[in-house]
Amino acid sequence: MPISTEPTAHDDGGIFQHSGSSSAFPALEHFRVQNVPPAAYYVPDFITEEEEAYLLRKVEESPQPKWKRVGSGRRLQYWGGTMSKNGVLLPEPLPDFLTAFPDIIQRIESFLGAASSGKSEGKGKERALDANQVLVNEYEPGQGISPHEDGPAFRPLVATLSLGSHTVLDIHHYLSTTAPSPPMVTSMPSPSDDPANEGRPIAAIPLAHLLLLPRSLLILSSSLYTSHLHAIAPRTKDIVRSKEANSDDEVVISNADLLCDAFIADRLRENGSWEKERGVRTSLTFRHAEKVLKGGAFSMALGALRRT
Ligand SMILES: O=C(O)CCC(=O)C(=O)O
Repeated sequence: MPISTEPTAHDDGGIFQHSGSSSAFPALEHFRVQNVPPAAYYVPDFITEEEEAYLLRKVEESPQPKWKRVGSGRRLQYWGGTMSKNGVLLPEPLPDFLTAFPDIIQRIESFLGAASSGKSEGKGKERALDANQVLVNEYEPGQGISPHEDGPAFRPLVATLSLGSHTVLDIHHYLSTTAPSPPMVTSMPSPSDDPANEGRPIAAIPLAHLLLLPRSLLILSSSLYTSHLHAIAPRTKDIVRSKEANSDDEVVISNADLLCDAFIADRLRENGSWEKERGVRTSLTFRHAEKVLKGGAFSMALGALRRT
């Protein structure tokens, strides 16, 4: 992880407020993606290569019924339970590979806690992610996810760990229907969407693009979570630039200065672009469902028994 710098104050109503201190974790503000709506944070190398390999193995080893396949072809798993139709988590215990070794959930909490309050516990707890569900998505090259919101069932603070391959995440915004002839697509209904936004027109051209490298952590919060959409275009290869794009095949990324990758930095400086074929990418999205089924403790206990 890059070296800590002094945090700067922002007044965006974001979930994170900073007091600044020397802590075991660098201040979150250092990782803020500039020129996108508040707020996105990109943390390179959040885990080691060994931890990445271990997590990929545990996900792959999961029992076959754990996998679901969705329309676009990608596979997914839910850990911690699934959501009912009315947005209530039907809880199940999280597996050891997320809570014990390599203890990713605690590491994210410590990182957010340290960054938001200057302490790794106690004060600032109310701004914690407090993940109770982890969504695993597996994308083959050429697979993506259409523009969507994760919706109001979750706390507006999510953290996504990328494993195995890079991808480019697109940030989209809704359009005002009174805007003059904007390029539009219609919002895709999706099970995790906020029904209130179904059918609202969204801009065909993304507001921003973020290059997500393997082992990085992306945190989305505040209005970027509550009033924007995110998507991954179904490409087999990405061509990224840090300044203006020359063709529709290229995208300008907003987090070029946060990548901490000397090779990509050289390519961007010398050629103006970096390109790479996508491999299989697995993402782990950590989030907090606000409503949890009461009596869920019973199913949690049953789940724990089943695992022993
Ligand atoms: O794979 C990712 O990075 C994003 C996943 C996502 O947006 C979702 O499953 O809702």
